[in-house]
Amino acid sequence: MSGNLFRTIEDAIADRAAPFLVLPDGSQTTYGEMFVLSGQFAHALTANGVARGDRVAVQTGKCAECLWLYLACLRIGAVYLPLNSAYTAAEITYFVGDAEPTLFVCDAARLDDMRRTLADGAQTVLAITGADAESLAAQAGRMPEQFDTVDILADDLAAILYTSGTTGRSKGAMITHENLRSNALALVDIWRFGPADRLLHALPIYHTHGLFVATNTILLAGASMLFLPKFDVEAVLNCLPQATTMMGVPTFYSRLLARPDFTAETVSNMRLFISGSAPLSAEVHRTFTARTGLAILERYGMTETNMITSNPHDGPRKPGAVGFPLPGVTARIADPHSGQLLDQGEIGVIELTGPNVFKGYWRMPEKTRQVFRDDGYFITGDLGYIDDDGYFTISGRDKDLIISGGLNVYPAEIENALDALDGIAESAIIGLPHADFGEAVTAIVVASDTHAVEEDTIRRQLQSDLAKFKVPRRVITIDSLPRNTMGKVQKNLLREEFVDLYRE
Ligand code: MCA
Ligand code: AMP
Repeated sequence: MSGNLFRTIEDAIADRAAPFLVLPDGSQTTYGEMFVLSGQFAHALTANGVARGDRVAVQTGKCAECLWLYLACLRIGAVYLPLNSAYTAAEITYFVGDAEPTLFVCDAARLDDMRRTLADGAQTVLAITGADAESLAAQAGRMPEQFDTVDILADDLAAILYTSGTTGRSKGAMITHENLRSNALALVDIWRFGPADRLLHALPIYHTHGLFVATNTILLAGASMLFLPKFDVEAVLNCLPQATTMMGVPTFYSRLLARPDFTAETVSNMRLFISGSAPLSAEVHRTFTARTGLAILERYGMTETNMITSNPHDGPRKPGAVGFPLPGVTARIADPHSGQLLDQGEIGVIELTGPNVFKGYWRMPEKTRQVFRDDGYFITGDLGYIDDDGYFTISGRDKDLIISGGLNVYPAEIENALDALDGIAESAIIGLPHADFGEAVTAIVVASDTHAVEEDTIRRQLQSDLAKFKVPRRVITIDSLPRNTMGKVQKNLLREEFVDLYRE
């Protein structure tokens, strides 16, 4: 068997006339057309000097062409590097400086801006589509339809996904073809995906969830996806009757439930709703079942590992639990500090090993070492326990992380930006309960002089360098931050004090 994930996709597709991608206007791309388009993009990449192992950084809106580009990277053995479309020029400059891509692909509307921003780099900058005859799609359109997928090793990199960290500096998680293949094959199997499935795809495709969990699973099942530009509750309600499955972050489900016209009838064609990326509250889980008669299947994963555990397709899907390790994955609970293994029922850090676990952080061997135990288990930083029935439950985090609407925000990065602003002596970023986003990023600051800190000014200043989802929803000024005897800010006390900030 070739190491290339795309070869596995080629082998999996029995019917090339079957639809792969369906757009809201009803237009369809068959699997046969997908092979042609990804092949043409592969030729275009090669013509732009991209070779095996080279990085291709991509910051665009959600479009079909991005999928052809992702698949083209797989086919030539290049490394796909998707970037959140909300990232600012400052954030992009860091990623590009770190990953040194051969090619940077953006939306046509930002081409001139990005060329200026990245003028110091050696990469080529191209628009994905647009009137420009040199856009990647236009170049691809002039290329031959046939492309022979390159033979590579299973351990070769397929993608680098940046994830922030507790120190605030983003790390590139190196994901191999085998990581993706093993995980997607396991998901096809345990979630019972087949050619008759149609996935309602409303997630962004710059993260593991929308790109790998959704897209790779559909491809290996020979199924189709109804590809929406984003999660818009109205559009989702309209499209659900044409779909059989949906994947989403918890915000998708609470937004659907907020609509009285979301009923059992809306989902009468659906066989499976899957949730992940953030905790799905037991209340949303139960309300969803009461309304629709269907139990959401919650699963748990991480950029570094793809999917780790899943509630069962056929057994009980327990509200608040994330289920069992995937086939081939071994997970355990350990003491976060000593690493000693804990007994069933005891809370500790979740650790795992398996073919899904990434290769390490790009050019950061020390950071890579820190997240592995001596026996090779990856330390997730998530706290949880195994219940009497063997289900994993996540009970907290041993890492300072906020998850807002399924997007991760690392407080250290925002605190560093805040502390650099005039008028702020010190700051603490905390996540507070929020009905829509699960957690809302909130700044607690101490002013450096007698002037009051202007909330809107601070938010505006932060927005020039930080993606909008990282910018605190509220900036609260207090006299001093509570600290323990070691001088560490006691964020738990701040979370308790402001717990009701976003509650009506
Ligand atoms: C948008 N905004 C946000 C978020 N998204 N603010 C905080 N958190 C967010 N997640 C900002 C917008 O810039 C806007 O700012 C304002 O909030 C209101 O936007 P709204 O219209 O409500 O947002 P939206 O466009 O509807 O987006 C919300 C969303 C979206 C649909 C929940 O964020 C989303 O699709 N999230 C999914 C992310 C995801 O795929 N995560 C998976 C990561 P303003 O009003 O100021 O302009 S992969 C992962 O975690 C692991 C591996 C796993 O297990 O899956
Ligand atoms: P990311 O860095 O975007 O890959 O986010 C991974 C993190 O999301 C995990 O370490 C968990 O903290 C969180 N996560 C993902 N799925 C779930 C879930 N079902 N329940 C609770 N937390 C989750």
